[in-house]
Amino acid sequence: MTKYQLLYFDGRGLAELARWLFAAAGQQYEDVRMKRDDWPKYKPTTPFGQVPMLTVDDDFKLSQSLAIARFLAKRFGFMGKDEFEEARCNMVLECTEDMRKLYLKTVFGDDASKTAAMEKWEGSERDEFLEKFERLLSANKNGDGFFVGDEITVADMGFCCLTDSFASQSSLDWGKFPKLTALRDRVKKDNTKIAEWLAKCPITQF
Ligand SMILES: N[C@@H](CCC(=O)N[C@@H](CS)C(=O)NCC(=O)O)C(=O)O
Repeated sequence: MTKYQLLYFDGRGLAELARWLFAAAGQQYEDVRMKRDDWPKYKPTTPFGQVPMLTVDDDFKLSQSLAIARFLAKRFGFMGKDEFEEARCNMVLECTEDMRKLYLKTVFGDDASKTAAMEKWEGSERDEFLEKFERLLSANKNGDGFFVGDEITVADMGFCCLTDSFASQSSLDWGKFPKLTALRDRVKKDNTKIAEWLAKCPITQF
């Protein structure tokens, strides 16, 4: 049986999408959550001096969260059924990455830059992104299914995983995004394996 190990800090961050994929696939893995103080010891063991890192069968090491997500999604059948669907999965993943980069400006940096970033984020950036995602979702089956094809893919998981980071911001009116709201329910509640993971996953700061 294939052995998987995921190395990251004790947080959701860039590792959480891989954890959702493991959960959705019902695949066992070792979820190594290192302490900050242990990072200098682990860092030289990673391909690029960064985490997350996935190790397969104690031998194959992969860094870069999206490369890890694509690898697992393909193995577990969440990357679409042909290259068109795979390409669309990749498009949605890259869109979520663009959104993450903007969101992170509100989280990291000095107070002044975070405040300025938050004003822009809550002022227009976040909702403009969500409007585009709502349109993207609506382009497939009237938005009543998933981002790609007929079944849940890494695209849906990537979107829901990222938006969980800021889903509860009081300035966010989910009512403006009915298709995305329903998608989040389909992924996080109707998918029992993901729902199980969400019910038991550690509560962490980030
Ligand atoms: N583009 C990379 C970014 C990875 C990254 O920035 N990882 C951070 C943790 S979230 C890290 O390893 N920081 C420690 C360091 O760079 O020494 C990815 O998506 O995996």
